[in-house]
Order: sequence, then C-alpha cells, then structure tokens
Amino acid sequence: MTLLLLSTPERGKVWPQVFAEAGEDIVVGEQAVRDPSAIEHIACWYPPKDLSVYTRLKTLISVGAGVDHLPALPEGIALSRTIAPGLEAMMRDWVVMATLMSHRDMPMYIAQARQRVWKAGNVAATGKRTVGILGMGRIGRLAAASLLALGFPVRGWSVSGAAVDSVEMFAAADLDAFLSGADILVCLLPLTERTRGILGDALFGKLPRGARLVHAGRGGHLDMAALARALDDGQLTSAILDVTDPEPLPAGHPFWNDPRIVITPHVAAQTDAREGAMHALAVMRAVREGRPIPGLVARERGY
Ligand code: NDP
Ligand code: OXD
Repeated sequence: MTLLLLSTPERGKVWPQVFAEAGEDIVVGEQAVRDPSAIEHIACWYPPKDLSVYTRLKTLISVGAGVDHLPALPEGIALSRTIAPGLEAMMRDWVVMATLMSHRDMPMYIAQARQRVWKAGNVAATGKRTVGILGMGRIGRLAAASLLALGFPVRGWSVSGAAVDSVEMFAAADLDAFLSGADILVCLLPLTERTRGILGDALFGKLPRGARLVHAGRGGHLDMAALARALDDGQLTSAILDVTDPEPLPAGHPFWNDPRIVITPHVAAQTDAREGAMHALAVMRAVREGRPIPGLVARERGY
C-alpha cells in the first residue's frame, strides 16, 4: 500500500521520516510516481488533475480539516479529512481569542489607538453576553468548553441539535430561535451546499441588535456585502474574520481599513506535519484491516 503525498515542502520532508519509522511506503510528488497503479492513497490539499490514472486508489485524504476544496470523487474512493488534536486546539485558541476581543471591543480600541484616542466604553462581564456557535462538531465543542469556563453562556447549532454539556443546543430547523439569543456569533461550520452564503442579510437580521461576528469557517459562508451593510446599519458591531471570499483578500478591499473589522489570513489553525502524517497512517491501517476510516466524510452530507 503506497501513499502519494502532494503538499508543502515541509510535509514532504517530515512525512517520509514518519512513514519510514512506521515501515510504510510513501511517494512525494507526482513526478516521483513510477507506477500509478501502486498508489492506493493520496494525501493532498488539491488533488491531481487526472485521478483516473490511479486505478487502485482507495482513499483521498485532505491534509486539512475541511474538504470543500475537493471535487466530488468517483464511487469507490473514500474521502477522509485530517483529524488532528493539535489543529483543533489551535482553532479553539483562535476562537477564544477572537470572542474575547469581540466581547471587549478590541476592534474599536485598536482603531482608536491608531488615532491616539483615549476614550473608554462600557465593560461587560462574560456572563452578560451569550456566544452562539454555528457548527457544534469537533472544534465547536472544544471551543464551547473553553468559553463556558470563561463564564460565557453558550448556545450551539448543529444538524441534529444533539446534547452538549452545559450548552443550550438547537437543531437545524431552529436556526431563528438560536440566532435570537446569540450576542457573539461564532461560525465553525463546514462549507457545504446547505451552508454556503449562510452569513448573509437574513441571518444578520435575526441576531440581537449590535451582535458581533467571529468567523473561522470558510469564506464561502460569508456574504461580504451583507456584512458591510449590517455593520453600516449598526445591526452588527464588529467582525473578526479568519476566512474571506476571495482569499487572499485583495489589497484594495475596503475591509482592510474598516475599523470595525479585524482580519487574520486563514491562520486560525494549521495542521502540524507529524500529526497529519499520523492521521494518514491511521487511515492506511484502517483500510488494510477493514476498520472504519478515521475522518471519513459522508458523501451525502458533504462533511
Ligand atoms: P465537524 O464535521 O466535526 O463539525 C461540523 C458541525 O457543523 C457539526 O456539528 C454539524 O452538525 C454542523 N453542521 C454541518 N452542516 C450543518 C447544517 N447545514 N446546519 C447545521 N449544522 C450543520 O467539523 P470540525 O468541527 O472539525 O470543523 C468545522 C469547520 O472548521 C471545517 O469544516 C472548516 O470549514 C473549518 N476550519 C477552519 C480552519 C481555519 O484555519 N480557519 C481550520 C480547520 C477547520 P452535526 O453535529 O449534527 O453533524
Ligand atoms: C483546514 C484549514 O480545513 O486549514 O484544515 O482551513
């Protein structure tokens, strides 16, 4: 069973070491493939243009947690997203940071400081603002636990609405009720047909007036023009964005200079090279032994 890695030079260095330690075969880069029919797994962000030459391909592994950048795969090829506790912890940290920044009006104070303005606003305790998390999966749950520990009331939205300790949960059909109490809205959804463009006029209009947005899902969730309208109208107070549409955000985009918006360049988390390799090894072994594939993406759900 050979894995083909198509990724960054750093992963190209680390993965072969990890695979050698594990006694597994790896090929780095398509140019190094001698026999495409020997490749049973491909790990990549973007897949090869022509997958059909890999006639015995069993799994495609996304080196990230998301899979929205990947095309639909032919029947018989499984899709796995990388499950990496280190990446999930980084996401939690970014969400906690951005939520606290939103709660404590940091976009406004950063803008004031640039103008050398000393002007105090009101300070609210964490218990006074409810955080609403769109997407209560692996990352949403981790973030919720830390936000609860800081004293924020937390509510969550997921397809199932399945119970999460100390979190007020809402199922897909109850989106409006969920939004009506989300003072700080955190988006941690996967990008799918059902969630594309969800952060738009209609959704913003259902939040409490003056709500704050924290977004680390995908750029495709966000209608950027709708966000500008909601900020101009006062419906939203601020937005902290790790993802935009497009990425990179063009140098001339008005969001760069908007005092109500803080942008980070899709760095909320990155998969550690060794952790990513360990995930790929776990996938290969599960396939070999006929066990459930870690990080398996359900074709019909798209996440
Ligand atoms: P999971 O698959 O574990 O969780 C996804 C959650 O979203 C689940 O709770 C799911 O509901 C919910 N969900 C999906 N579709 C809908 C829908 N239509 N309506 C309501 N809820 C929905 O994903 P992770 O937590 O691991 O990751 C979430 C996302 O974070 C990734 O897909 C990626 O987009 C983003 N990400 C961003 C990074 C960055 O650097 N900015 C890095 C890593 C990830 P249910 O539980 O009922 O299935
Ligand atoms: C990911 C990402 O999905 O980096 O892992 O956004």
